[in-house]
Amino acid sequence: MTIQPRELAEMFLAGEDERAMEAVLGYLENHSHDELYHDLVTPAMYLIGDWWQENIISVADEHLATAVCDFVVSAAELKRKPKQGESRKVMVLGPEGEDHYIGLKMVTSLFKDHGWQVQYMGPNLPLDAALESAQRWKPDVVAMSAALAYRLPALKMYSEAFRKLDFHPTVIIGGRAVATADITKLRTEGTLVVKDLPQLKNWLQTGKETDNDFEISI
Ligand code: B12
Repeated sequence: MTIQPRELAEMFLAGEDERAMEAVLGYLENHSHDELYHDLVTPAMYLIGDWWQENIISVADEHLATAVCDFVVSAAELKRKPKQGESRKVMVLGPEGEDHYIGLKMVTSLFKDHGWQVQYMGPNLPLDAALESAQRWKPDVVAMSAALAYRLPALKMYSEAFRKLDFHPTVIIGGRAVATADITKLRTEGTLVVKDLPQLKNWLQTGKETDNDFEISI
């Protein structure tokens, strides 16, 4: 029987890294990496977030679960077959102040699955450092993430700054905050809003942006 998000979340919470890794590697025998991340690991982490918010688990429990999740995602990445032949480049990062990065690792994985060269810069990258690095490496795309709504202005500021670089990279913004808010007003020309991994996959394969309905408007 296929493992369910709740079972995985419970393994994360119990600190059962070996068991969680076995479960995930078993899942990968019949599923792709993006299915693993979108259908299993993301909902498991969202459950952890709900239980944390409802005080069912402590901050320490949530940290342990996140550490095990991070380990399992890294282990899953070692099982991804490298693809060659695509020369496009993407820089993946979270803006200054943003600490959530598991989603960024999954975004990195999906770009790699499509043969892109990826520089995964992690979360909390100051703008000056990000711009300087982009100017040197000249990525075709800069992909950024925000988990919290109050980070959206930072995403806008970063997007505008990247778009002003002389090679005008395409900017893709995603993450939990972006997926739930109507950020039409925060959008700048050349910036794509991509809600989740299936939408990113669609864009990577067709070059088309998906129309979005949002729950809230800011
Ligand atoms: C783990 C966690 C943390 C960890 C993060 C560590 C780490 N290594 O990432 C720590 C402890 C640092 C943390 C801190 C905080 N957190 Co937190 N955190 C979580 C938790 C439980 C899981 C996050 C996660 O990994 N999710 C799984 C990933 C895979 O999901 P995702 O990020 O949404 O990414 C998916 C998509 O959004 C998309 N995606 C993501 N990025 C991008 C980018 C692009 C370009 C694209 C195309 C797609 C895309 O693809 C991913 C794959 O499906 C969430 C719960 C939740 N619902 O997410 C709370 C949660 C996000 N945190 C929350 C809060 C409040 C905080 C804090 C403010 C708490 C505090 N008081 O300090 C701080 C803020 C820290 C900061 N400055 O950023 C709240 C936010 C509530 C709100 N109303 O916005 C949540 C929802 C918990 C809750 N239910 O209350 N957190």
